[in-house]
Amino acid sequence: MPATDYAARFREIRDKVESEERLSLDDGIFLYDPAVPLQEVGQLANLVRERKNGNVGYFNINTHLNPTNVCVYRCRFCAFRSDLRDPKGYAMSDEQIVERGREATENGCTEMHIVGGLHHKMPYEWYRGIIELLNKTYPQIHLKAWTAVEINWFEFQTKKSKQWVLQDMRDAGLGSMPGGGAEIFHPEVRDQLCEHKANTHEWLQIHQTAHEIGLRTNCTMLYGHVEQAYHRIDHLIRLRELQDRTGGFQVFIPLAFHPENTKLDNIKKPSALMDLRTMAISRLMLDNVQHIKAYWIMLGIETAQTALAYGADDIDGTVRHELIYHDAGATTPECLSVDHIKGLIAEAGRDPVERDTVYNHVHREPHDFTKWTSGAPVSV
Ligand code: V47
Repeated sequence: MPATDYAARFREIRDKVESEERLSLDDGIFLYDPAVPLQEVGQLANLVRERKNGNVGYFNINTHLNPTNVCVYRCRFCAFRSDLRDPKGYAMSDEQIVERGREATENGCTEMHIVGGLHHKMPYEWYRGIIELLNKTYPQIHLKAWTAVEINWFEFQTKKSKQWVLQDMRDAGLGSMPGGGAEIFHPEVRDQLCEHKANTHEWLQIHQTAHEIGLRTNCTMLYGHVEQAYHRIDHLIRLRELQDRTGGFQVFIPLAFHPENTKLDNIKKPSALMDLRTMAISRLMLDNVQHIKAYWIMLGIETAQTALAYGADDIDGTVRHELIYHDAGATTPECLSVDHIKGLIAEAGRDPVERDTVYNHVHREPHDFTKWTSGAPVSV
């Protein structure tokens, strides 16, 4: 396409964004063309980011818990999983799990992000018991747990419906669901990455059911492996369509592929420019999702900070005990202090706001950092 045509086509898209008109599949694919200046895509995404979230840069104080890495599936992008008899395989005891809750409480965490493998030998009751135990022992901590892939496995284990499993988990103390397991929905790609696990229809149905019973959930996309721009935009549109029906997604997190120690280690990890373009295009396509998260663990601190000007309004949390990305070669620190994360957001020119998992403002007691209450949603 000649340069003048690019400029005209971009103007068309800019007009749409300015008048809050929805972008199409073709618009999204066009924005991925490297001939469209990243800076301009970023500026457009920033317009939407500021319209929706003002100058706020959200973070939370959280920890991760991966109760087991043993998994019946062998997703080609995963460096975390283990076979049942592999010496690397583990399953945590109740004591270890309670100890993690204690550590989280001492560090002022408002959230535990709990996901793991689908262990060949552990029954549904083990997974449910983790939620019940933590909720009974530390009721103030919000349990954001189990991807749709795990919920699908629980359906298989219990022979009960999605709705039954989700309600039963909620009765045990489940607060919301993270967005993992989405990968890339298009079967041309999904079948190459993880042909056996919950398919696209199942993933979307589980999130829809969660929304219908009043659970909020997150959504993700794993990019930078074997997919093309078309597959990414198709993925975003499928999420947007579900969100039109339910409104239950609170945040979208684009996840950059880390190839180390995976079956796809011949692939180079996406560049920072690709990360920023994907962040911006996600913000532009997902006009009905309130928040876009730049997960610093995966992007690296500098790119996550920059992403706050490319559509993102959240950089996730202080994080502790993250394994999925660190097993796949992430070189980011294990954990950031609260002052550090606030400083990073401020350095990017945004106002740091501590949120809870469902985006209410967190108020801490001035003389006891571990005591906190959730207020109203932040108004912008
Ligand atoms: O589903 C696994 C991805 C996801 C690799 O909801 C990998 O707030 C890159 O979903 N390289 C799990 N990605 C993590 C996740 C998440 C993270 C942060 C916040 C939230 C949230 C959710 O990580 C998996 C998969 O898509 N993943 N292995 C890898 N080697």
